Amino acid sequence: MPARLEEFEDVFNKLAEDVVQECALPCRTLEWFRKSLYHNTVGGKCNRGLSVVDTVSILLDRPLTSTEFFETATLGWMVELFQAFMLVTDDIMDASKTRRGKPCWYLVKDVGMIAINDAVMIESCIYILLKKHFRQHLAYLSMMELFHEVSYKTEVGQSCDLISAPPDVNIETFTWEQYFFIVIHKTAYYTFDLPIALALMYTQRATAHNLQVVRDLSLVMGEYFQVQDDFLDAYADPNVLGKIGMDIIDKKCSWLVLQAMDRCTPDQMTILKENYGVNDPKCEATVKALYRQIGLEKAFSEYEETKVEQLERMIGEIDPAEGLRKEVFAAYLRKIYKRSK
Ligand code: GPP
Ligand code: MG
Ligand code: MG
Ligand code: MG
Repeated sequence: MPARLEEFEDVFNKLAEDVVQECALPCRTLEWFRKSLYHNTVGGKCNRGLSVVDTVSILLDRPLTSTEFFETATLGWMVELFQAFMLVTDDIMDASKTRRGKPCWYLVKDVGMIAINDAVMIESCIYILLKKHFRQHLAYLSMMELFHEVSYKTEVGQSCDLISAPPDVNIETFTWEQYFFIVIHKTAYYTFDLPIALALMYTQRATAHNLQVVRDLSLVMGEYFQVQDDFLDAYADPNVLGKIGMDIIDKKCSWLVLQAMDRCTPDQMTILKENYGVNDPKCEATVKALYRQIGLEKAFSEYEETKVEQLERMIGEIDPAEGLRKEVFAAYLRKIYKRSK
């Protein structure tokens, strides 16, 4: 049985107190930090965090004891803190307006660029919790190294995402090779590889073989997940998605614009080039209308079916000899297939 979000969220209250009490903060700082932690970490779907708990239960093939639940939820919240750290800074860099149905943290009254320091404080929480709860665990060092490795990979992906389109660069320079590099780095490692590898480490099943299988599958699943994110950026209702898409205005090297360029006529290309990456709602609406004309909704559902078939094939080939199970990925795939947010 998958872990319930409410039970998982209960663990956060305890962990938040661990970290705010870590040093004797002056009263106002303590209240500020607590507000930032709750605003930025809680309120999402927690797919990544819950997947640590669910993966451990699948690997052990039984319900977790209360200690195991607490420990795996702690690892899960460390992944959610990682995500919160990334999102607070990503929203500043992408000039986003809302996140999880609330204003982005940097837009909250009196916050502004203090959000940058709040984000790195949230990152520090990962290592405070790791030390407090896993210092004695055999995989302590491996877990710490994994967080460091995945941080760097995600930051490299973010860098490539951000510098791919300076104002003077033509969108025709975007390539699929560049796209796949960006999505694998900025999303796949931390969304799939990190939580599942942590579960392997927790259960002492992190053999070189298992880690490699998890990585290979995570990169394919991560590509699919970020393509969904790019699709939803233009097609989802922001009230459902919880965020207002910025990719067209931000001139992102997105799956939709690459697909559009592959499929458009020379006249449509001229319209795309004139309207993509312009901070004007009319230009954004013109690009969205063009996407509909070109039929990108259909292109996306074809992509989705092909990718899911590939993933199911890869999952089917998982060899359980070293304690990895097909259901780990099958369960994660069920959670994200045809997601609307
Ligand atoms: C998703 O990009 C990738 C991230 C949130 C990782 C950010 C990495 C940093 C080092 C800050 P996105 O901008 O498409 O996400 P969203 O659509 O949620 O804003
Ligand atoms: Mg963003
Ligand atoms: Mg971004
Ligand atoms: Mg996005």
